Amino acid sequence: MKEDNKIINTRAADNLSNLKMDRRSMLKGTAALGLVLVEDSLGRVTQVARQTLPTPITNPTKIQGAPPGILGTRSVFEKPVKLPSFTSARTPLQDLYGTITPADLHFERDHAGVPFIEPSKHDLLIHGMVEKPMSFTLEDIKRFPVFTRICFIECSGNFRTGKTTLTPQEICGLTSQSEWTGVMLSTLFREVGIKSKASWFIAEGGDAALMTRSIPLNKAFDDAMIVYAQNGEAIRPEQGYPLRLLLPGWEGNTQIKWLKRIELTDQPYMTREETSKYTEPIAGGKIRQFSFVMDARSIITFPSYPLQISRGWVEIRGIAWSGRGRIRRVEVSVDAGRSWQEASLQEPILRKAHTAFRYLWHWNGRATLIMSRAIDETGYRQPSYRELVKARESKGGYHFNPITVWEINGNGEVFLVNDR
Ligand SMILES: Nc1nc2c(c(=O)[nH]1)N[C@H]1C(S)=C(S)[C@@H](COP(=O)(O)O)O[C@H]1N2
Ligand SMILES: [Mo]
Repeated sequence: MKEDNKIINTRAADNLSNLKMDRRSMLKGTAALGLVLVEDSLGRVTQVARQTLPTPITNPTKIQGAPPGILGTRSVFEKPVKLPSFTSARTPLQDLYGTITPADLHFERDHAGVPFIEPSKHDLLIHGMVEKPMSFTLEDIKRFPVFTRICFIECSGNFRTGKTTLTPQEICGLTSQSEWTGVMLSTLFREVGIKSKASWFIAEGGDAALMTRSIPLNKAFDDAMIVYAQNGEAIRPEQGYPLRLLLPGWEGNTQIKWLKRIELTDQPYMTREETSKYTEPIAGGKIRQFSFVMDARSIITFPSYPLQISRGWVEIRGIAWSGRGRIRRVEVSVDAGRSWQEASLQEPILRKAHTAFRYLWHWNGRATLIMSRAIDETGYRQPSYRELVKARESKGGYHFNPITVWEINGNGEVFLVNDR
């Protein structure tokens, strides 16, 4: 918590939980059972800790525990956090279990900060090459048939290297997965009636960046959604509250948050986000534009830097994903890439979704390199860093999805291997 955060309410929140038990007996041996609400410098109120470390720690079977509260909290012993910078915050992939990212740990990339939007004042305008331009309130949108799916969102700039001391969060923490709920974009497009000459739509956000992207119309009739909920609750402000464009499998940048306008056109608009940014070099001095789909990728999240393993059985674990569909196979090498073994995939193996994999390995105590590579249902295989550098004639850039290689040294310490 930053220093300018102020604790605004502990007592009132206690009242909210409507306690009916003898508080004195509960407080005995427990420093604080109250709900603590904290307001940060931006006026955002969060609950930081309902459960705090009891002093002294007593036998929990001998003393009344904390009463139910208005919100759940994490155990004080669990401290997964995002890694924020000025314009993004990364998901701690190495601290997560399964494949759903807790909403408060979803990565974040904001080009002009997170806007404060009142849902009652937020409309979605759909106009341009349509029979009937329409403006939809949030209420209107929620009346259409509801649809739910699980998929990842990944920033196309999701790659870091250059140091041996990088964690999965630092290497590729700009990918997260949620269960999203909303309406199919095609449903809204049928409502307004798309003119036959329309072939693109332009999506614009209601933040100070007025983030705008041109999207081929086909995507709307494939699987594009307008979502208002994430993991069972209203979508978070950081993820686009109250409305976001969801384009499963496509680069994060196209999935406009705080969506307020869609214009049907017969050509892309060539916005800043599709000319000066979000293009990448390919061989022959050429630049690729409108590279929407995220290629297959995987990373071993355990073991990873800064862990140290000991000799014996180690279950190698990680996640794999592809913007083109399902993960078909994940292969793991524990001998520096000389041989590859098939990892087990955890069901469900969903399209365009993070998929957990594991591989049981007996570490004999000798230094080695371990790595994983994803193969998706199209047959695409995740490339090595060297293969990618050769193909792109560049050592980074957007859509850079190389195999992550971990060195295990003779002491069992794990470090990132660069340039391999
Ligand atoms: N309106 C708006 N939409 C936006 C952005 C933005 O800054 N403004 N950032 C984009 C980028 S670059 C990415 S990677 C994703 C990030 O989504 P998240 O913050 O929910 O993880 O949102 C995209 N949509
Ligand atoms: Mo992004």
